[in-house]
Amino acid sequence: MDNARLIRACRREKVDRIPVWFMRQTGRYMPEYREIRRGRSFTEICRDPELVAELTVLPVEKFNVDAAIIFSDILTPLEACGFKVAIDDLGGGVRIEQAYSERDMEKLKNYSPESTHFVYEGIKLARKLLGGKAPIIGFAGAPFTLACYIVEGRISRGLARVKKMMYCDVEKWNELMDSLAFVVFNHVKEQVRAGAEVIQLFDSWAGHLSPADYEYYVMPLMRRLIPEIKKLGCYIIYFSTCSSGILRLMSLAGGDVIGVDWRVDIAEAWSLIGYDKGIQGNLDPAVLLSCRETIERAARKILEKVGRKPGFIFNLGHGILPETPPHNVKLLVDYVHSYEVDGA
Ligand code: 1CP
Repeated sequence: MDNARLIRACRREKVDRIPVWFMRQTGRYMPEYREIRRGRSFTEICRDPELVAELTVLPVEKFNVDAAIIFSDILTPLEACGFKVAIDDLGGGVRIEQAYSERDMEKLKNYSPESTHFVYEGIKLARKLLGGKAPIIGFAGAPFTLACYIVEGRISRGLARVKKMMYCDVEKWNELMDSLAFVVFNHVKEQVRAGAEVIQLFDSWAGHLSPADYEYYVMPLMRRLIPEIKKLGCYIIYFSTCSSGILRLMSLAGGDVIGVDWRVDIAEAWSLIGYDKGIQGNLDPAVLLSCRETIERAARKILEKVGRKPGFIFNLGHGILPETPPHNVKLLVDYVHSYEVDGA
């Protein structure tokens, strides 16, 4: 898969077409997913390697996207550690039940990847089904974002609980972050072994920290963790939302590509990140609720701003919304693939 568009973009090499995939490219907006989900819980699906593989491959077959992201969740390893994860049937939001307690640290320290074997089996099966058609992206939540779910239960606007812990007891905070880094590292290690060539680290909530707090409370750990993951022999996409204030710091933390949401101008974002890294993003997922003309105009704007520099991966700024009509996803992929890349 060394020559796949996504991999070439991770190395900032020239591509024949801009690679495109979407966060949450398998999900409730798809009739095929809703059909599989009928009568089954999300967790049941995640624990069945054959269903995992089928759902991982589905968007590649249906829309011709340039990568398959393994069907799982950032909370899956936490659930395997014994945290009780609940998903709302209506809105699809998630929460961890039971308030955070001291004993939770032990649960994390006892994590063994055997408890998430279904993810790695799913990757192996998906690789077979794909037959080299697209690389597989493995993923994990980054420690800060996982800490948000563990301490908050359900994400609150101000992240007050998690920040209070971070500010008031930095020793305990560092212990929690280190325990989470242990889980993340061992989980992605097995994903790379199973055949994931790219790892996306979702630090979805890191952009809700001030730059100074990100630098002090999160970045030192990321600077250790990312190179350790890199040594496993994969490419790394490091993603957050609301991240315009911390883009430079995220870039210094490591990774081959930085993922950005739509609240930032992609050209400005790339200049902050530095052209020695790739960039991924950044269409507003809500644009996919509109019509062909609007979708193509918005996509063209991004493509023009990026300006044919190598190292760009087209994506949304966050996950596909459940209300998205699937045919809009297809027309966006076709549009990005039709965009002429000079000198390829
Ligand atoms: O059927 C259902 O109700 C399940 C809905 C669902 C799905 C399809 C959830 C619950 N997670 C997923 C899959 C998922 N989650 C993937 C699979 C692969 C793909 O992208 O196609 C991935 C990569 C994730 C990652 C994820 N989960 C993140 C990081 C990205 C982000 O959204 O910032 C986060 C924060 C989660 C937590 C989570 N799990 C599910 C939801 C709805 C959420 C987010 C919302 C919340 O905090 O309540």
